[in-house]
Amino acid sequence: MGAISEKLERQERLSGVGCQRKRKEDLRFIQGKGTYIDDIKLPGMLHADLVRSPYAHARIKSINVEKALALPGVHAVLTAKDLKPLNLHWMPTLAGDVQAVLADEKVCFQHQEVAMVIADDRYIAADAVDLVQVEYEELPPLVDPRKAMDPDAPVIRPDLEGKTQGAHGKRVHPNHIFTWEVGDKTGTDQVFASAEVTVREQITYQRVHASPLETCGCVASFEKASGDLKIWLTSQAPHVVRTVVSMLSGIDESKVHVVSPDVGGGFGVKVGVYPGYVVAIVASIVLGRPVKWIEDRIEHLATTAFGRDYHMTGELAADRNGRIRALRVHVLADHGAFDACADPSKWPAGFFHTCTGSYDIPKAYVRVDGVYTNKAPGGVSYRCSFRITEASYLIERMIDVLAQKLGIDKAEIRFRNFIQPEQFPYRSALGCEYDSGNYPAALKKVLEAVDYPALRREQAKKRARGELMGIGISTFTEMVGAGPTKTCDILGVGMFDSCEIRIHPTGSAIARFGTKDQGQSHRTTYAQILASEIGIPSDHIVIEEGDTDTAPYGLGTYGSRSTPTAGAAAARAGRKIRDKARKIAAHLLEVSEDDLEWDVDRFVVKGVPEQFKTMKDIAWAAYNNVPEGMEPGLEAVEYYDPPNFTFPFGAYICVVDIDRFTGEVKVRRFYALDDCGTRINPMIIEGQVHGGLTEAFAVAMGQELAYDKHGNILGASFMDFFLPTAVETPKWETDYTVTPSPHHPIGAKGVGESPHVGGVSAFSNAVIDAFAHLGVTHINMPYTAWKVWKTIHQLGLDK
Ligand code: MCN
Ligand code: CUM
Repeated sequence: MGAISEKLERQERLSGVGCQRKRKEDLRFIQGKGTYIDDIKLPGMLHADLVRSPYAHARIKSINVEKALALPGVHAVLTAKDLKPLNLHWMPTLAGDVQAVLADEKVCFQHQEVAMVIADDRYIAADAVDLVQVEYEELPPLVDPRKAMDPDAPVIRPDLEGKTQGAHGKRVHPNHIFTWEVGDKTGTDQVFASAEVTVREQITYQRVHASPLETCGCVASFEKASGDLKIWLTSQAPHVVRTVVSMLSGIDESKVHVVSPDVGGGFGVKVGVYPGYVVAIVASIVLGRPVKWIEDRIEHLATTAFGRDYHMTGELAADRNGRIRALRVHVLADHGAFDACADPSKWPAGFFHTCTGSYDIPKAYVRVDGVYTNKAPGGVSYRCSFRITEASYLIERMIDVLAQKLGIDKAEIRFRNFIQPEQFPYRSALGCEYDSGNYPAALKKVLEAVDYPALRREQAKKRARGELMGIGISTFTEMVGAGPTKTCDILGVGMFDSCEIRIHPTGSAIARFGTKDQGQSHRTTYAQILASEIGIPSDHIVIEEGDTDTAPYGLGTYGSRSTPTAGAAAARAGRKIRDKARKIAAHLLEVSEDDLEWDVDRFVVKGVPEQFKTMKDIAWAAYNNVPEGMEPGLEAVEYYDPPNFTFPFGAYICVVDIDRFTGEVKVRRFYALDDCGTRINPMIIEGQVHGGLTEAFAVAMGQELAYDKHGNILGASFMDFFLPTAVETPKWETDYTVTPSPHHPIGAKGVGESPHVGGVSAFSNAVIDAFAHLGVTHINMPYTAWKVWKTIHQLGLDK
């Protein structure tokens, strides 16, 4: 008994995997001691502000900077003309397109970058922005993506004129970016032609924006004497930025140093490189002084990476008993004026091909057409897992539409179509290799927890009284951990990730990673993985990320990839440390390595429990008493190329009551079960789920970046763009199952985006379910009271 409790005590002291360890980062954050981009202040630093276009589509006839330059305190005003000799007026995007850094002869979306003013302080810079005189000649704007490929559509990108080949194949119209197809078209069409039942629905996932509390910005500092360029940047992927900056500027990559300090929320918006960064760097090089550029909220909402804007037509073919036989999807994707989606290079529609979801669908075919419009560029951000938000939304909506058509219960139809636990590893019709899952168990647990039959009985009674109550189910599957380098790269760099660990003589450690925390608490959880692997308490393991001079190269944090990639690298680097530690322990104990066994935080001689060396002992010995021929020190590096993605999943249920006179939707209950395999820190997972669900609620209930017919962006401020506070946010109930990933060294899957991916459909399905008995099969989001009331009114329910 004594030995067991002593062992448990040692285990607890480690605060390793599974421990609800408190967030290490909060100590600084809650005391206001974080260092965000705007906290970086350098001697002699200048401030930049951008002149932006008031028009969505216009020719620039002239730019006069004289008045702005004459304002005291203004150091420079840069336009495309200044960038041209450096060949920096255009830059490559991650999607294989190019984007104007400063508008060259024409503007293609409202708020596009036209000129940068650099001044002594931000206020002078802002005043000078107003003094830059730009003469525009308005052009007809293209706002509706459905009209993008009309023969008479305005041409947005004359720079691409005559270019019939894009980064992703043939272009058939000046506003056509790509057509991406996957699946068996003929086979799918055949199933549809002979199907017992088919359903079809047009589903738009509106343009939204993550809008983290901290907007985007940078400080660029070029040292003329040494030729060193240092950039502080609120970035999710600092190494990639270093590579891009080096490629663009021609500055040796070893002379470029990118530091991503504390990041005040990223959510995908801080993956790419924005024009403001590039011009700030140029300004610092030209002026020989540090230059800070930080955007305001309107600039952020109106110009940095938006999410979605997918216009989908979904079709299902099924048997009369609800067994799905085929899925056919067409997507019209509005990418704005430049294709700047931050997808892995080979995936123009991200991982939209996960749209068969959790269901065993034998045949499928998807076609995505990407088009240009006079709107801001982007499309991939906001807890999206590279378009899995859209994919999951499509299939979770479609299966409800099918259930309604057949009169089958919406939980029951899911059970009839789930990929069964024994089918894993499962290859989907669209080519995804699902590693593991247990969908029926998850849904069963949730239905029992909320007493689903009782909810349906209550709903039936309410319907009889003319009241509106909806029950929404979402049984989603995620695919995260991009990715195997054979299929995933960014600008040619494979998407591995890394961990480097160094144990100090006294038994504490530092570990550095190629990923970059933005609030996910990597400092807390990576240390837990390492603690379990190397037997050093997580409190004694410092985690560092974001400094390209010290961290090993990595592709950054997005696509919930940190746990699947860098988390795996941590475990494997830890095992390398342990391998060396075993050799040192054998040497110290004068036994053979095979005579030793690992026991929480030490190596013990088998059968002789009193003979052992702790990791602390071994760390000390590593610096003064290693076996003959072994190099001193205790360090390891691991670059981990995952063999596959991981496939977290969940079962969510949402219950709403709708006021039939005001259209107000009240979320009565939200029960979320997530399975992310081995759980590193349950409390942090719960925090991720709460955050992701709150953002899902925001998207479903109110967020939309809308444009008027002139291409003016509507609602680019928090006066209009719905940002839920604690007042509006529903109470979340969370639950879990554990289905470890078979290929991840500790069985962990990502979780950061799951609640958003799965949550949006649960809200949407709940709202539509409230009207299902009246024949309503779909209503596009967001479900503002006004929009819901319109449905109520059309149905005559408000009488
Ligand atoms: N975790 C765990 N056990 C698991 C899986 C994850 O304890 N089985 C923990 C991880 O250790 C980590 C956190 O949960 O602390 C998230 O891990 P993971 O799912 O690997 O996701 P990433 O760390 O790669 O974070 C990216 C993801 C994305 S893509 C978006 S978008 C998003 C999200 O994280 N942006 C966020 N959550 C966010 N949370 C905050 N606070 N801020 C953001 O910008
Ligand atoms: Cu798609 S948003 Mo996250 O991948 O940073």
